[in-house]
Amino acid sequence: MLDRYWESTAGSAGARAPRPWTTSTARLRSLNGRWRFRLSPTPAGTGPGFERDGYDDAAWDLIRVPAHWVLEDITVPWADEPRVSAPRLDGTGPLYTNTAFPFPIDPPRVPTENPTGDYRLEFELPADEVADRREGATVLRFQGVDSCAAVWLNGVELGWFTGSRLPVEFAVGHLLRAGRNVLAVRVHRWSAGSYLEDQDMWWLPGLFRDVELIERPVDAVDDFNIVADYDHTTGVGRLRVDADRPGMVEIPELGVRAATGETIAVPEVDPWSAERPRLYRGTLTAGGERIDLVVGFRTVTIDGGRLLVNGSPILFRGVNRHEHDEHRGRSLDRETMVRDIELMKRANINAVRTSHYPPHPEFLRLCDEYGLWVVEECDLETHGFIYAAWEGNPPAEPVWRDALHDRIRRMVQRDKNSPSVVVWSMANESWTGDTFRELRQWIRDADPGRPVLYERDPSYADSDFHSLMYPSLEDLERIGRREEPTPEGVEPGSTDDVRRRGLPFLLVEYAHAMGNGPGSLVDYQRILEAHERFCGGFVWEWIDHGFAARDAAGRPFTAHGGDIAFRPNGGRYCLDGVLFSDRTPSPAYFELAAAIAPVALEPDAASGTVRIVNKHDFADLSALVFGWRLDVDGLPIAEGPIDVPAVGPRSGVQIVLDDVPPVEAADGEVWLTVTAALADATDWAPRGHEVAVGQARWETVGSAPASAGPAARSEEVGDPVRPEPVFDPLTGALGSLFGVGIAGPTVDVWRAPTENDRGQGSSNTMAADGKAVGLDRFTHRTDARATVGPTTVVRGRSGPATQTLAVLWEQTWTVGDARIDLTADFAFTGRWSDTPHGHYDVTPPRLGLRLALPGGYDRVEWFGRGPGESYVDSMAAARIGRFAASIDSFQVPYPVPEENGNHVETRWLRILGPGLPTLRIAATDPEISLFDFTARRWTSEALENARHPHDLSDSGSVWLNLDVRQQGLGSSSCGPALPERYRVPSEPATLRLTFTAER
Ligand code: IPT
Repeated sequence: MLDRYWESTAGSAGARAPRPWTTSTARLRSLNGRWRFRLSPTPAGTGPGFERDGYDDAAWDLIRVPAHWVLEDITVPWADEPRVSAPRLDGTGPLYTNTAFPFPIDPPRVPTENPTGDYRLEFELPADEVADRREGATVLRFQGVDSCAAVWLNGVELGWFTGSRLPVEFAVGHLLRAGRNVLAVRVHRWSAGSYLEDQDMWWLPGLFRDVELIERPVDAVDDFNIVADYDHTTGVGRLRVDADRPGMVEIPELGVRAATGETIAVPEVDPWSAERPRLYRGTLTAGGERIDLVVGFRTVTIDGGRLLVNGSPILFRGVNRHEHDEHRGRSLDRETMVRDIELMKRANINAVRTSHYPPHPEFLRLCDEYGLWVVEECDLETHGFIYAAWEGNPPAEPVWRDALHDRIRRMVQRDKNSPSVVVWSMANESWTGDTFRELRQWIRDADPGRPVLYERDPSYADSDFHSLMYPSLEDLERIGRREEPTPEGVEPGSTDDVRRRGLPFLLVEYAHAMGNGPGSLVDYQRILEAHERFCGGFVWEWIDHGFAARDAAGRPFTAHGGDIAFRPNGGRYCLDGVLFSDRTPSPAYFELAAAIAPVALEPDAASGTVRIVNKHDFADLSALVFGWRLDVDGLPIAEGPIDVPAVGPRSGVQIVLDDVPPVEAADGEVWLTVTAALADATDWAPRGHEVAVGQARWETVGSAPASAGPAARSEEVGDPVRPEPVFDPLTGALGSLFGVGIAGPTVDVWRAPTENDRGQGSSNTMAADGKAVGLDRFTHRTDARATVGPTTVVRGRSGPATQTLAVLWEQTWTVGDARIDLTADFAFTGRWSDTPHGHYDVTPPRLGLRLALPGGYDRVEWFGRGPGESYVDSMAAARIGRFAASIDSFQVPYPVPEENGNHVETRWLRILGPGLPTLRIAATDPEISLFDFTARRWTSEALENARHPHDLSDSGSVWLNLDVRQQGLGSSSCGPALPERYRVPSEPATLRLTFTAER
């Protein structure tokens, strides 16, 4: 073995040439299961000799393969507590860094403190499995080992390799024995390969993907290449299978029987697309083996600055997917992969970028089958060199050429026959270097049928796409018009500049879904759909990478980087998915589904029609059924189907809704909801699964009311309770209303900062700016209180110590028999912009009133947007209707506690609790203004200070916020500033509310 092979830039030694992944008649024996395992603190491992036949490993741990050892219950001999349940949080278990290398930058050297796991497996082979003892007869395959391994079989050294998320194979036919065999693998946590694997994710060593033995004829095909083009002008498919051995290609369904290398024209073939993933199955028989062929006919081209498949432009409605499981890390089973795909398809997602490495090959097979466009990314990211000012960056250093070529080759070779893969991405965040040019050239030669993406090089000279991460809406617009400013370092008007402007644009990452958010998904989608240049985008990201852990008291919680005793530390940055770590969809998942829905439904009351736009690229609307429903004050009064013709892709139709009955506007607020749902069950969702929803106010023309009378009747009104407000003589605040103990209302301008409020480093830090001027510590002063007849006016000023900024407020209460009306006026005073702290122009995250109610209240009903949370820039998934929820179920358990559970555009809400009068709070005139509300059992302060959800406990009161407005969510945790229009303007505002109660 090469001395210090783990620090070699050669990439690997002893391995077979990479070949396509496939299934075949060759016998496959899984070596997954229980292995012996011993962890050591240095690359020396357990020392020489562990690979030997008679080596005594009886005292070693047992570990399952595949798995990451840091997520298994194993012994860490040098830890303070050698055995604790995984995941260990003491720095000897999983480690998380975003961009930083967790070791000194001195490529290709790594520390001697390099945890090394020795694995041993003894396995029996029956005599018939080792009949052919020639070297090539059996292949030992590792689908993924993190980060560097050396391998011995029956005491004989096979070689070593790096490239964690890439397969590697060794020829072992000559070494296998009938009966007992011993496989020994030494895995190092850190290696030269680690310098190429600095993705923003957990460092998770081990044999984490399958280990397999494949018994194959020595003359079997190694390399084969399926060319399956589709000519959209003639409908003819062209099929050719090239192989490194002559063989016979058969696709019975197409009547194809041809030799390898022969080109066959197949008339009237059904092309493959993500929307209609038509596959033809067949075989390649050669060298004594029958290989399964899975053929999808499609042609990917770039023409006129647009990405086309089968001649049609396509739009990726995509997500960035890391492999993650809250218990098993990147060691995913097939069920989890299927679950991901089902969840994606149900959310209208049609594309995946395999950020930032090739996934388990089974995932791509599933994408072929279920239909998802794939941008497959190589396992290459050198982000941490940013801390060396990119000096020594591997793509720019010839010494790393072999290792980089090796990675690209292993990816392309493994997956080139997968129809779902339509774009190769060479790397993520690896700046620039000459080797990219070579890699790009190699891919073009090896696979001319797929374009190549590389986002980070500002020249885009080696990319077939222009691409960026996290642009603002304005910047994206400019890009759409091909009017983007020339990137820094590129000469305006130069060849690169002109070429880039002519390229299609692929939005490789946007909408950072960290914590509560992102906002603006609808805004981004509108722009992406508006310009021909765009082939869509990929939300960052699919799933939170948190681990299921327990605290000292045994309470379960989701662990993130910040919970690990290790520096450097990427903290909570690993929690930025639209699914929580356990794959529960977060509100962002539903918002995304609504924002990217492939059908737009736009009812219009004035014309009594609905406009239906089919945004699919290939499919007509025949797979969907459509219906309408008419609601008055959130209660359905009539519904029916809509007959929709099979509207073709990228076109629309206007349909007159004859059956919708007229309703008197006086009866209440009338809304028409139109839905599109699956007509039949698919392999990813049941029949009736809702794909798109559209709503509009339906103010009625017409005459005879067909409605069910006044809406209030359906609220189960009890006996009205008299208001009997009791005001505190000094503060003017309420102490009691309707006989219920109440505290407040006080002016509130703060919310528990969301991850996006916190921004990133020093930019867009709205939360920090707000705190710097004390928005989170207002003190309140009452200046006047006067009662004249039924009217009480209270006036005051609320603002923070050290500042002049404040809110001047006036609350006018008017008591009626069974109601009390409140007009709450707010005006901004003092320095809100250009504050003494420097440059801050602060706007408050919310503006409104906060009340404490008795803790016995436990339920809320409301008419407004729901059922999920909504914010001004994230409300596509929340429809207008009537909803009910318990206060506890209202809370969205973001793994880092923060503002959540808001509801915009509320008309009224009722708060209920056993034995308590039901309080009803309504917008006094909903045609003029609506309000936002949140309700929770703890204060915003408690929410802000909690580190994990289980730190929150019932305060004994229900805290109700009634807001003129809350600011939007944005995605500033990695992205642009919150757009101005989603902030709370520092302008005078009024909240008009009517309170009633009943028993
Ligand atoms: C970008 C990375 O590509 C991705 O891996 C992730 O870290 C994301 O940001 C943030 O969560 S890189 C960033 C510097 C724009």
